[in-house]
Amino acid sequence: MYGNDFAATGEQTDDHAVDEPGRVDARDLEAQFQAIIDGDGRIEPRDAMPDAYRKSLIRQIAQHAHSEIIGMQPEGNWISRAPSLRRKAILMAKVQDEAGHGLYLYAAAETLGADRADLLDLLHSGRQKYSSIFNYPTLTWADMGAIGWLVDGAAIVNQVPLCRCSYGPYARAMVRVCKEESFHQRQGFEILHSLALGTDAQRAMAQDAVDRWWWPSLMMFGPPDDASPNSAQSMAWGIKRFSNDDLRQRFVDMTVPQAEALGLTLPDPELSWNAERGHYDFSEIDFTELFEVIKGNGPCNKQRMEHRRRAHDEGAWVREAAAAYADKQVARRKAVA
Ligand code: FAQ
Repeated sequence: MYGNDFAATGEQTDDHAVDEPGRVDARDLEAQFQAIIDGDGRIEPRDAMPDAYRKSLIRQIAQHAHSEIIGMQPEGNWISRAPSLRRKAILMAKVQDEAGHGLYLYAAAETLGADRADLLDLLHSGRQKYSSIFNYPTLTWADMGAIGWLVDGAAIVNQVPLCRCSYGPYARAMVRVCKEESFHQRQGFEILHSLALGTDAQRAMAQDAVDRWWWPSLMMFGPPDDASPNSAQSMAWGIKRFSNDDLRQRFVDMTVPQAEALGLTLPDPELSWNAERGHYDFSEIDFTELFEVIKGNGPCNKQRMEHRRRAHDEGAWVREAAAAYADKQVARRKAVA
């Protein structure tokens, strides 16, 4: 899944790979890379790639991986208070899925030469980002519905095009992630559906959650296109396939009819169908909030990072035990050989 090139160092199996890297001119390597990108092919771990491409992918994949593991916290908060055994089992499975997504993504970053421990250090020291959305609190059970429906819904819209990303291991990881996110989105919709058809208090709780999560979900797509420094190059390299604003619009168009089906409203008086554009119009987004949250000033940034660092420290013994076990297996194999 992470790389489909399993040859030993020095042997190349891929027809677009370099036979003898030491003997090939840097311009040829660049041309080979560009030819794969132009032909909408996949770059694999052993292919030559410009440093900037490698760095940008590590940046995005690491941020994505960090988002998945920090993203376990807001919902983890409700596992012990889920309203039934069925809801609890589903929520536990979902939160575990997010951990799994983080692992696929760290593994994808490793195929680019990044070290997982270094990436975690960068997260813990605040030098690498994670998604803004996970810095908001989960105040009621209905937030589990709103996160599944809106946050996982936005994640799907953003990530389905990444299944065609030019870097093979990231694209393949995304296929699996998106399948699981679809289940997450449906379970969120189902929670809200039950609440929306429930008592007046349950319905009010569902509406309140949607009111709080709507704007942060739109901000997940990133800054507007004219303030998105990475987009142009990422799109030229086939990492991103659509701009932040195009994906945001796609999410709005997809979500409005679903809100109608739930009988809930979205907190935007300017939301209306524009027949000429063939899209829903919506109010201007307050991006100062996004930039503040990214800078560390969101409602839960401090709490999320403290929890993450503590979990990492408390898990040190597990990593040490796993490393000691692996060393023992290697020593045993050597002794037998
Ligand atoms: N939050 O130039 P752009 C999930 C940063 S996973 C924080 O537009 P780019 C699953 C950006 O990194 C959610 N930072 O950047 C789940 C850049 O900073 P840098 C995560 C943000 O890369 C569900 C700077 O601003 N998904 O939800 C945000 O072209 C439920 C300038 O921005 C992914 O990571 C933000 N919202 O586009 C889990 C998907 N937006 O790096 C649990 C993959 C922007 O230059 C429960 N990533 N920034 O220092 C992407 O598609 C892209 O990286 C974007 C940003 C679209 C996020």
